[in-house]
Amino acid sequence: MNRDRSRDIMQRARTLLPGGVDSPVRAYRAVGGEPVVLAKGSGAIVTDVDGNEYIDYVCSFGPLILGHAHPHVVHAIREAAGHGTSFGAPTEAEVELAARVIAAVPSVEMVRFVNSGTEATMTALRLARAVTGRDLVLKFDGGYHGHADGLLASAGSGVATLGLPDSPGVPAAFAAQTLVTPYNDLAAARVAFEAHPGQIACIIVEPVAGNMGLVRPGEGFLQGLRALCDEFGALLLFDEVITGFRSGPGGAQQLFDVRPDITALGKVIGGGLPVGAYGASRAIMERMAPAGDVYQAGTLSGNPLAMAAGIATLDAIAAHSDPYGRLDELGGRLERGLTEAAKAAGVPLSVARAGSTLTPFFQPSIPTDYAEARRSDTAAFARFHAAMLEHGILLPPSQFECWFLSLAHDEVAVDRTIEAATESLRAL
Ligand code: KE4
Repeated sequence: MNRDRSRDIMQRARTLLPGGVDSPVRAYRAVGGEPVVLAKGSGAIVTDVDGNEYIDYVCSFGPLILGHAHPHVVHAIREAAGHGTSFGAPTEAEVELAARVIAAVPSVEMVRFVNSGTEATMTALRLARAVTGRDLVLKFDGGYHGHADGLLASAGSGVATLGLPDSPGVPAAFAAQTLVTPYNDLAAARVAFEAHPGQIACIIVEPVAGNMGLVRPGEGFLQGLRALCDEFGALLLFDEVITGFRSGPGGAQQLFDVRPDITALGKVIGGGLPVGAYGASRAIMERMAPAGDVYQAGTLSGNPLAMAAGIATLDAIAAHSDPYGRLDELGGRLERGLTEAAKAAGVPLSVARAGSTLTPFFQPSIPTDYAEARRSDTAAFARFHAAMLEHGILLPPSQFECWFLSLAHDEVAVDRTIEAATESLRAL
């Protein structure tokens, strides 16, 4: 494929934007080669600046559950834009989207909108600390909750030790407020609580992990976290930025029937525009200013265009006869096809899936935590990514990201993807 314009644009971009991108993963450092610069999308298809078309499994890393440029979403944004783009004042659209989120997410009685998943989790942590009067937070190795300082902490040595900065610029004191233990390991989480009695404000967890590649919670893991929080007086915070409205209307908390105390949302609820949200019981949420004393604010929070896109997205999902059954059906078809293609090619590949979100791991078994995920053959993934690109399939540029299907994908697109994978794996 000719991608001269992508190359030229990226050369210019690298003189103006760090790494030429506004978010690191898009720079293709994990897979090599030049990023594809996209010009437009429609349904499951994106077109790059050189006119090449691709079946898209990035889908903006999750928001585009309806596919690109869904007519109802585009119309809603156009309508809203004609009445003004931002007011710094209450609007009815915020109330309408809030009503939809509260009606769908079992543990949420009240919600507040912000502009990103990072803002949602950052504020949710502040709220948990305020409610409990405690400072420490427990997260899981390989869990990603946005780039707030305290959450950029990686596992120190040993289980109950405090986190270490995951990035320069994060003060050790901030990282030290974060405990990091392995995902799917209840015993290690218990040790952390016992080592820090009365100090842990909350556990923050991706109920289905999507940032080490897709890693499902083991049997009883989420229920066990709920019990630990109840036993030690901490709050349970589900980061459902990926799983919210992706795994079902009520997200993972409905799927696994576990009720967190606070829920962070993003991606799908904005339909591709910048939206994050955090929600909880009324009692917890009314701690937030101006109802309560915990501060958080935002110029563009509840932005009318973003609210319009979110409402149109959730309404289009609700209007579909069986959206999550359809997404699961397509996801299963792709999972089976990839598994068979790898077997035929003799390539060690294990596909982890939750509905329309999946990760083919280049290793013989499906990981249960980050240490296992990191055993994957990332060089093989990089070769596979490049080969699929040449076949017109656009994959997330990292072994440790998820592929996303949308309601705009269909059997033709999935079967074309499987054909491309069969040839790409054979030539690996
Ligand atoms: P944002 O600030 O990027 O909107 O959301 C942060 C976030 C929070 N929680 C979870 C579970 C998330 O997956 C994310 C962001 N996800 C990444 C993809 N794995 C966004 C893509 C990127 O960083 O460019």
